[in-house]
Amino acid sequence: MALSIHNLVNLPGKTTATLKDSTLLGVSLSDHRKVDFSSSASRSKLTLTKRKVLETQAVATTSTPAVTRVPSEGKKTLRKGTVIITGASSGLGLATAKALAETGKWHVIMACRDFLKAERAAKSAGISKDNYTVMHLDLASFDSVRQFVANFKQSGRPLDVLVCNAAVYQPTAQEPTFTADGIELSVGTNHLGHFLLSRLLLDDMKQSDYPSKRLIIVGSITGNTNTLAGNVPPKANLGDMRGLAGGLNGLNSSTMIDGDKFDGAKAYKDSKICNMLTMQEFHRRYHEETGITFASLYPGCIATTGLFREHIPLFRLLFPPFQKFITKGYVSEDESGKRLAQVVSDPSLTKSGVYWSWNKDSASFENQLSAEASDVSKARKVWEISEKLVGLA
Ligand code: LMG
Ligand code: NDP
Ligand code: PMR
Repeated sequence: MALSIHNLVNLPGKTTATLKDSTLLGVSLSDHRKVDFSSSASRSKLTLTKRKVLETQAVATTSTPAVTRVPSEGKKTLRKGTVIITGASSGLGLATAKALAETGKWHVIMACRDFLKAERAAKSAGISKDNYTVMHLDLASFDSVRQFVANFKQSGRPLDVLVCNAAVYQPTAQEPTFTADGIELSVGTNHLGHFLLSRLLLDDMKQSDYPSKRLIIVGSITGNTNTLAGNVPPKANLGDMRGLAGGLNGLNSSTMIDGDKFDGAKAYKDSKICNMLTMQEFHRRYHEETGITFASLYPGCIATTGLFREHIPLFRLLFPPFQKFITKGYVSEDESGKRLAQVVSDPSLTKSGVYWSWNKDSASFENQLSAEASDVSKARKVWEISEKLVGLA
């Protein structure tokens, strides 16, 4: 079965080098109308004039798709970086916090909705007290997001990297649930909460003197319909965004972005498209001006995390072996944490506007997004509607 799925995979010429290794991890099926690769290559020419050594390295390494082990420049000693990770109380976020804290080069702000759970998680992961701080953040409430930002500013710490990682997934929900602001929960939390958070913290990142500032938004293969995984029903699709424009409130508007009937699994996948589009819109609007690197990623299928907590028990039992032995897309929490930690701090991953993935040897490469997840006008529309919904416009 693995073989037959493998044979469905079809890559464009430019990424042939990664075909064998990347197997099912997000490589394209047939949807190559937009090849993000070329546009990012031309963008990188622009950035070259502005950014210095670090980026020169990144451009050089990322000009071939199978990226990248480049020794970091010289021996400059950096101050300890500060990174905020949302949803660091479990899964990918916790594993990333651990990987970064262990280097001794990062102070991790664990931005979590459950303070006690986060403290316990940090302790059981063995993260040293000097290397983390738990701060309360409930992304399902705009007030809480604003309060978090105020608290962070008050702490006086610089902000060097922000990782938008938290998410909820409600595959079995028959009826929608809502954020404190009355917005369908998956898109409200995964996209809008993070959209407000990143917009409010952008200034802090601008002010940081850290040499490589980054805003990372976790994406996923399941939001990309140019992959096999992205074609498992229900498929992501934002449509004309009439539901989003109406506020996803289930009263005078649909709870789904495309205006259709509620479907929890689709809402999650739609929210991931919004995450990936938002990253690219940030890149277009702010990369040149601020030098901040904007990136997204698919960390691999971390089939054991809390993300599947609401799925039926049979799914939770079968999903990990299915991903391990059949699709071979499985990745452990530890390994996924190392991947995201690379996107946070690896000197070779400074290119902006990129959606990172990894092949089976855990080497990173620039992946292609589906046509919808790289649609420039949809990205602008998501941005403009979102800023109204979160009260910024
Ligand atoms: C929906 O169902 C739910 O309705 C929704 O609530 C939500 O949960 C959503 O995405 C989440 O899923 C999706 C449904 C559709 O999938 C299933 O019901 C299958 C569940 C399987 C879960 C994994 C466990 C599998 C068993 C593992 C066994 C472990 C080891 C033992 C060996 C057993 C061997 C199997 O699913 C479908 O409709 C199925 C078909 C989807 C194929 C994707 C289509 C891609 C199109 C592209 C080209 C076609 C290629 C065909 C490839 C065939 C692959 C099967
Ligand atoms: P987990 O459920 O383990 O982690 C999600 C985290 O988000 C938890 O810490 C959870 O907090 C937090 N969270 C949920 N709602 C809120 C909220 N309202 N406010 C603040 N925090 C919240 O899942 P994963 O680690 O798997 O997911 C992490 C990211 O990885 C997500 O963006 C997901 O889309 C992405 N991803 C996951 C894949 C996978 O295979 N697992 C594949 C591709 C992408 P709490 O601990 O309190 O529940
Ligand atoms: Mg998928 C072909 C490879 C592949 C990969 C890499 C994933 C990742 N999945 C693949 C294939 C399949 N899945 C196939 C062939 C099926 C039909 C049997 C299948 C089914 C399936 C279900 C029901 N897969 C799922 C679900 C979920 O509920 C998960 C989901 O959609 O969450 C939104 C999921 C996932 N599959 C993945 C990944 C990474 C997920 C979950 C996490 C995410 O996207 O964030």
